[in-house]
Amino acid sequence: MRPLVLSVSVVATAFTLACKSPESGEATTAMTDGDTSGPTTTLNLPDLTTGTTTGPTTGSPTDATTTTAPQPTTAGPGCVPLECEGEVLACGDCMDNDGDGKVDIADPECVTPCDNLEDTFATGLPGDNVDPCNQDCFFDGNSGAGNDKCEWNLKCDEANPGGDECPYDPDYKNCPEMQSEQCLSSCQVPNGCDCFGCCTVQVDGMTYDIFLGDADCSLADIDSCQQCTKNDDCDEECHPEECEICFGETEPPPGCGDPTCAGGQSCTLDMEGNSDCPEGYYCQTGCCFTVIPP
Ligand SMILES: [Ca+2]
Ligand SMILES: [Ca+2]
Ligand SMILES: [Ca+2]
Ligand SMILES: [Ca+2]
Repeated sequence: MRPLVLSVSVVATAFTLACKSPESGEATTAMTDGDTSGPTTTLNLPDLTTGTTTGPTTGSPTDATTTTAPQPTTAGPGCVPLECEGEVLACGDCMDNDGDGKVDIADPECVTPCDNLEDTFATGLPGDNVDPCNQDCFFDGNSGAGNDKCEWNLKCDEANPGGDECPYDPDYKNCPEMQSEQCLSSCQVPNGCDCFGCCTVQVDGMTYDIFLGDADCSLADIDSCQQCTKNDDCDEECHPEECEICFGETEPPPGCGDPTCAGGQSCTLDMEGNSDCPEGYYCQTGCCFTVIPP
């Protein structure tokens, strides 16, 4: 009867469904065997930790040196590295790269596993947001123009998120009022953002709409963030009163148990970056999102 038990079994069911592939047979049998009344929190698969420490992930700088560098700390044994197009980046490497105590997606400046900077909202990926004006889906980890059919131009925004590089142009004509169906269905937008990376955050009781594409923007230095105007047609409004987790937060609002996720599977995330999403998903604003396939 408790809401906790209910939501755990919902997650477990979804997990079982999502894990029908033969390689995860172990987890599936563990799920279906036991009765569902108990505290079924067996989602941390211990097998995967050996992958982290012995390191089949080539190219990751985790070569047992724990004494150098600006204190990047490794997450606990439950953390499973997340790949972005075959590579493990800073926001999926199970390490707290900027030393703020928050690992990977639990760090607010980590937007997706396709993000290589834990200290600012920018991704630091070459080729990401190279065009100062034309924007596509911000959350797909690349900026190949037009591949997700989301289209916008920073010249259209009177809040001037493009700054000096792409200033607001009141006479600019190509400002689409509607986004395509493909954009709306394929762009995975966190609660509180629009599809172009304009997100509402709260800092010290103040509300800001900030542009994540800005190179220096972070919650710790909110004054350096460019302001922006939400694109109404692809705005994923956050509803904290319905226990949704809004962008920039990791905990459900006070008084809520588990978070809710409109139209998706909800998830919880700890400060070490561990979530209860199925394999191949990451947990952002309380929702399981697909890791972009290679
Ligand atoms: Ca990291
Ligand atoms: Ca961090
Ligand atoms: Ca950070
Ligand atoms: Ca980032």
